[in-house]
Amino acid sequence: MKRALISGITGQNGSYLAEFLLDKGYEVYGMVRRASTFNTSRINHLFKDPHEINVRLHLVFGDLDDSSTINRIIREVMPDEIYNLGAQSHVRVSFDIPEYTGNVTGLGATRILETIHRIEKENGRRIKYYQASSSEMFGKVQEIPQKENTPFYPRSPYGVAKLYAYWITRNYREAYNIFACNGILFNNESPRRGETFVTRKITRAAVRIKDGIQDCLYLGNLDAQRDWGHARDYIEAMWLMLQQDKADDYIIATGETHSVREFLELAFKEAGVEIESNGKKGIEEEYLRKDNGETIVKIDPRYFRPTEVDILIGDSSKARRVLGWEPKIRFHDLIKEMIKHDAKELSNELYGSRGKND
Ligand code: NDP
Ligand code: GDR
Repeated sequence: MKRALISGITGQNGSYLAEFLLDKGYEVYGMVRRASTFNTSRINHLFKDPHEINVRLHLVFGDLDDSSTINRIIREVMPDEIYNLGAQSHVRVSFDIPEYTGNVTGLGATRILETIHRIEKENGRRIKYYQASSSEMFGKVQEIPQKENTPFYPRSPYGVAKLYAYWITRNYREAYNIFACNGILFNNESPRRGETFVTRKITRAAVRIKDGIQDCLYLGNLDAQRDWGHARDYIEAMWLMLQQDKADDYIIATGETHSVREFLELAFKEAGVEIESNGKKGIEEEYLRKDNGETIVKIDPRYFRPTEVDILIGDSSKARRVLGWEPKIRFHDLIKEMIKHDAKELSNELYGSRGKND
């Protein structure tokens, strides 16, 4: 039975990856941070009492800023594959906590790679490594669409930290022949997306405004464009990278780009609320409900970033050719799934799991 270790298992991608690997028959170890409240809501459905037989999901405490624990965990688990998905992953927040972001999102990769290298040197044991690299590394894009060889130009402490992790992954591959891959993933979303990323913030607000639970949604830059895919599609690509004969780096993207504005208008439409802009520019812009003229979206400059990434669109032809990977879930279907989920979640919150018609 293959054994995988996942950092960031409690996050959006970690939870889908754990599900995927368990389905493939893997034994999965997840590194979780100690917290004063439960932080495992995305993987609770996978977790079994450790006293039962045939338990294949195990959680261990650890933190990416703690090298002695990382070293111990890897040596105790001795995984075949490590997926490093743990990160301070919020771009705007990285401007508030740049040093911490560098430590965890950047140096965290070195801590894992160095242990892999030491183990391989000591006893020849090969451990494959996946690094969660990001389209944020392209930042102020130098080429459209972005490919594996497009020059990088990160625009945030997060992007800079990810670029460090990207290069240290390549360096350990080239210097020590470690099987280490960078998946350069473009934005991927789902009903499990954290509530402060723009897509989920919008889908949650749309159903709440529709039901009169929320009055107004405050957003930042509506004109940023992103290549949005579905997380469930993207985690398959992570696994495929580690099943190849040769370690390499791959862009994972849909090849379509849409603005935050487009996402906003479609999400509200899907929730059953028709909206229109007042046509003004910048912080003066507002969106109004067509049925009653109420203002339901306003611009709050606190969500602007000191340096923004204006447009991302990825060319994933290498992954399609070499890995046989392709995204299956389209932009509209992603929005539909997120709205449906958030409407159900709200109904459960308001009326209990039996719904409002019971
Ligand atoms: P999330 O923010 O949903 O999850 C991040 C995970 O990292 C959580 O499990 C979190 O734990 C954990 N984590 C945070 N800080 C630490 C730390 N100090 N030590 C150990 N673990 C930590 O991110 P996603 O699932 O969306 O993304 C997964 C990875 O992929 C991240 O590295 C992200 O930067 C990268 N990425 C994401 C893309 C996307 O669009 N989703 C695109 C490209 C790259 P906790 O639950 O306790 O907070
Ligand atoms: P991003 O995702 O920065 O691309 O990073 P996010 O959803 O935070 O922002 C996308 C775009 O929307 C604009 N925006 C807002 N963003 C947030 N969070 N909140 C708002 O109110 C808001 N209003 C407008 C942003 O300015 C930006 O242009 C995500 C993360 O998952 C990273 O970890 C990952 O590496 C990249 O995607 C690829």
